Amino acid sequence: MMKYLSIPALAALFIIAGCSTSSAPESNGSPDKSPAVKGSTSAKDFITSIDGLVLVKLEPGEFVMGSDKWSGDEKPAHKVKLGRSFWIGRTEITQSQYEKIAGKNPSLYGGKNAPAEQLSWESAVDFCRKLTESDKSRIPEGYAYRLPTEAEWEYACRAGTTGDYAGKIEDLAWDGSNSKNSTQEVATKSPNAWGIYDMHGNVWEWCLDSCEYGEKGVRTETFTEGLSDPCSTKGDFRVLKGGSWCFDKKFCRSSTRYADKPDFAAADIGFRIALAPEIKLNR
Ligand SMILES: [Ca+2]
Repeated sequence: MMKYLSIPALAALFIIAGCSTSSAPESNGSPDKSPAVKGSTSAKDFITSIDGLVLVKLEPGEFVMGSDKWSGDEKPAHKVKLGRSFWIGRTEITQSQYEKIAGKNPSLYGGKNAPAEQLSWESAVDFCRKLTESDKSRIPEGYAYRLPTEAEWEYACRAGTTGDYAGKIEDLAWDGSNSKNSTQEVATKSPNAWGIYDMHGNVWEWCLDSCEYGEKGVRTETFTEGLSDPCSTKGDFRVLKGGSWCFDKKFCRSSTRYADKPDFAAADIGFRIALAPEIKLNR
């Protein structure tokens, strides 16, 4: 069951298959400019203090999370309610954006406008905390920049769709079939119906939720019918979503779940931020 191999184990398989994560290609020399975020509608956008880091507002709503079509940890498909509006990044955090806050860029691939990678969950949470501090005067009361919960992430990924992908996957995703063994600049594929890029593919994205992870895949106690604003706080792993540039598209589905330890980093793991009701992490 390849699906339940750990990400390091999968990385080893991909190295064998020619998808090495152990060395970086030459930089593509792309200029340090803001990613071209197309389709922005200013009324829905939240402009952060970081150049090019634009978040789109999503209204409260209900959706069906998970899938009964696939085996294991994606079952059961269940209704989730998101009770408050929130904003989510139109793009993954780029290398130039990450460097601006963290003061370093550990990424191996793709250049300044490609997603930041080689990032642990801990470093992603630290980025959110620092940006919240520096943007305090502009963010709404009770909100903070943080990682999206898995439910918020899947809601944003699906953008009202109910199938495996939020559209034609070839138009939406950089995955193992077209990435040329590297991340690609963000927002260079089509956005989903809500104007959000690279939810499928490019880099796996950390979510806020803790989870158990093993032979049965990702397990969270909140993956059940009818909860509002679920966020799992149990387990030593953290949830990853969306697949990446070196995975087959079947791993890039809206409901695909993965996980790794919060201090684990790899060249196909990054994140995007949400501006959402604060959640205190007691862990
Ligand atoms: Ca992604």
